[in-house]
This record gives sequence, structure tokens and C-alpha cells, in this order.
Amino acid sequence: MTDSAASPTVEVGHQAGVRTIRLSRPESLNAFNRQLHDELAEALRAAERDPNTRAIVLTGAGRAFCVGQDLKEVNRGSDGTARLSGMLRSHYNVLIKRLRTIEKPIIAGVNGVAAGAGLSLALACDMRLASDGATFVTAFSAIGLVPDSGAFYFLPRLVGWPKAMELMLTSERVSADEALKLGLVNKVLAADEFEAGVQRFAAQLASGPSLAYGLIKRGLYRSTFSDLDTMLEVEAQYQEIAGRSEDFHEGVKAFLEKRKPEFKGR
Ligand code: T3D
Repeated sequence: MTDSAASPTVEVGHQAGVRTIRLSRPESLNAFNRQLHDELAEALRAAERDPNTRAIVLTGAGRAFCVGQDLKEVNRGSDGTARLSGMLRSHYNVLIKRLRTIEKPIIAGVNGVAAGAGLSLALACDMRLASDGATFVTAFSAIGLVPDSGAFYFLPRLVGWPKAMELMLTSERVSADEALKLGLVNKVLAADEFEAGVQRFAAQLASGPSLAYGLIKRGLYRSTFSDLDTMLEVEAQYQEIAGRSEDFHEGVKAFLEKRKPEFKGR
């Protein structure tokens, strides 16, 4: 349970259809404790429910994005040894799956270091924009653990097996520019215009055809484990839905009238 007297560990802002969720334990580099897990889960639930939220930005306060589990608060059994699977099943795994099933674009605004499950969190978002000062570290093997929170799933799919193996075994720190070359991030922005650049990008998505975006997200992730026949049928079904939307009607009308479409997200 979250201690209601404790300072909030998540800050939420809303502007131009973009809900910004900022992890805010800067003194611990935004490491996860129970309170942060609970407040992030609640912020994501609210973002999912709110029809005026058409894009979500996940970012961090201070010099870090997120450095994974707070190592000062590791769950231990009565004999003092760590008990890790419970927290993974009850919190981390639920969080990672939720990022995938929310049918709105979720952008990780990687403002600084992303390590351990903090890296996994960024990888589970739909896109990653990084500040040029951001760094990326798998970190798990450096403390004798294995990757978790989806890192085994996402990292090889983004950077390929050989590089994923190297990053997981060595826990070496990767710069933003290197991350861009590896395909780990979509864009790198200069630190002094990072916040504004992320908001501009997200606002652009928030003014797009949100219903189609939700279906694109669902379809793209489905294609990861489907064959061609399945995906051709999925495309037919999703296109039927998109084709009946007001946004499709507006998109075609705007095209024929040679103007920019005004999408409503439905
Ligand atoms: O149920 C479960 O618990 C299982 C789940 C596991 C999920 C995981 O995420 S396991 C992996 C946990 N994360 C890490 O192992 C990362 C550990 N941190 C680092 O490797 C480095 O701190 C960084 C590469 C992230 C950043 O390095 P640097 O040089 O920029 O900063 P620093 O000096 O190492 O750290 C600054 C402070 O943050 C320092 O505290 P101090 O000395 O100023 O009081 C450091 O201890 C603290 N800090 C950094 N990471 C964590 C942390 N404190 C608690 N937990 C952390 N994860």
C-alpha cells in the first residue's frame, strides 16, 4: 500500500492531448519501490481511461530516467536471502504488459540513465526519444542477476541477438548516440531542448487518428508471433474497423480538399 503521507513519487501533467507521467524519486535516480510501482500503475490506469489523453510520455525527474529496482528495498525471506519472483509477477510483469495493451502511443522520454528494470521499462514503451546525455545499461549481470521485466524479450528484438548477448553479459554503458545506431532509441535530442522536443513529438501523435494508432499498436505487436496468413486476416479485420471511423472519412475528405486533416481520434 502507498503511504498517503509520503511525498508523491509520480508527477502527472496534461497538455494538448499528451499525458506526461514523470517518475519522481530523483534522490534515488527514480529507482522502483512499492510506492512508485503503485503510483505509476494508477497514473497509467487514469491515462488509459481518459478519452482526452491521446498520447502518453513516460519520463524521469532529475538526472535519471529510472535505474530499476531500489536495491535498498530488495524483498527478502526470513532467512535474509532475496525473494525476487513475487515482485516480478505482482508488479513488474503487470506494468510491462499494461504498456503493451494500452491502445495509445506511449513514448519513453529517456532524460538520463536507464538501467536494470528501468531500461526494460523504456524498451517496453512504443518509442524511445533520448536526451543526448542519456545512457543505457542492462546492469543486471553486474549484480549477479538475469535480465527481467521484458528485457529478454525486447532487447534482442531491437538490437539483434549478438549485441543483446554482449550488453547482457557485460552490462557496459551505452551512450545515446550508440543507442541510436543500435536501434535502441528512435531519436536523440539535444539536452537543452529535450523536454520541448518530446512534447512536440507527442503532441503530433495526440492530434493523429487515435483509433487507427491503437489498432496499429495492437497489430504490430501481434505480428511478432504470427504468420503471414494470420496477419493478412488481422489487417482485413482492423481495416474494417478503421474504415468505419470518423477519422478515415475526414482523412479522405481532407486529402481531396488538399488540406491538413483534423482528426478527432474516433
Ligand atoms: O524484485 C526484485 O527486486 C527484482 C527486480 C529486479 C529489477 C532490477 O531492476 S535489478 C537491477 C537494479 N538496478 C541496478 O542494478 C542499477 C544499479 N546502479 C548502477 O549501476 C549505477 O548507479 C548507474 C549505472 C545506474 C548510474 O551510475 P552513476 O555513476 O551515474 O551513479 P552512481 O554514483 O552509481 O549512483 C548515484 C546514487 O544512486 C548512488 O547513491 P549515493 O552513493 O549517492 O547515496 C547509488 O547508490 C544510487 N543508486 C543507483 N542505482 C540504484 C541506487 N540506489 C538504489 N537502487 C538502485 N538501483
